[in-house]
Amino acid sequence: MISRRSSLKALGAAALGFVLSACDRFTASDSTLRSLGAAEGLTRRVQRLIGGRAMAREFTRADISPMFKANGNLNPATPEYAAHAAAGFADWRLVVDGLVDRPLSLSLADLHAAPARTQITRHDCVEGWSCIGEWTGAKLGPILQQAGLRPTARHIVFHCADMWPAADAARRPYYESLDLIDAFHPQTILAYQMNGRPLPIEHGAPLRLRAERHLGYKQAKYIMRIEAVESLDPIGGGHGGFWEDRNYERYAGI
Ligand SMILES: Nc1nc2c(c(=O)[nH]1)N[C@H]1C(S)=C(S)[C@@H](COP(=O)(O)O)O[C@H]1N2
Ligand SMILES: [Mo]
Repeated sequence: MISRRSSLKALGAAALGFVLSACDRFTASDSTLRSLGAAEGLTRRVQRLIGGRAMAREFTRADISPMFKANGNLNPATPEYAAHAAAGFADWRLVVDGLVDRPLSLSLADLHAAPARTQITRHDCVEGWSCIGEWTGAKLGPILQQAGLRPTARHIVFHCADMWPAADAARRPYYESLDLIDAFHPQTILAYQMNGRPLPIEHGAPLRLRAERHLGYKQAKYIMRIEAVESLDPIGGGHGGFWEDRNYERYAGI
């Protein structure tokens, strides 16, 4: 019969990758208590990660929509973006900064060389339409690890090249954000390809977010900069995204 203690030990070893000391009699030294405390914290984090790991449904190539609607801004139309697009994004760089030990400046070639994932998923816009497409891109998690995310970082912010609304005097840059569980989700990628071809301008060239467990407005297009922050309060209107801010403003006065 497997005792509760030994099965707990096996569980701990399997989940955490280390084994508690072999002695059955508990003689706790300070350092044992400290490492048990650390293990408990780790277990909590591992459980949150597992809980946050539910996968969005994936489809087959036969399911891909013949026409994928483009929505929101279809071209940032700033002189800077136009110059990048004219040069095929050869001089474009993705900046990764904020609460990281090693800020990065990545070319498209760097992103192509990073650990990648391809996924066929359904995009759902709150306006009431859905399309299925295939996305290929660099996994966000390894890039954040490469940058050396600091322990104080709690959210990842995506700063985009486009302003919204494009013709308004009070235009604001589009942005979005993810918490760390979603940032490290296996289906969270920085997509540079759509349906096997370089990302078209209307769909966010040269780089857009695919965070598949979220609605369309989370899928930030035209990403220029990724910033690790502790709090979303000072970013945009403080609600984690351009449309999140706007909904708040829209409903606040009612
Ligand atoms: N930078 C930026 N990202 C954006 C938007 C935008 O206007 N600007 N629109 C959002 C909305 S509401 C949707 S539905 C999708 C549309 O992506 P698509 O054009 O590839 O269909 O992008 C999202 N990401
Ligand atoms: Mo949308």
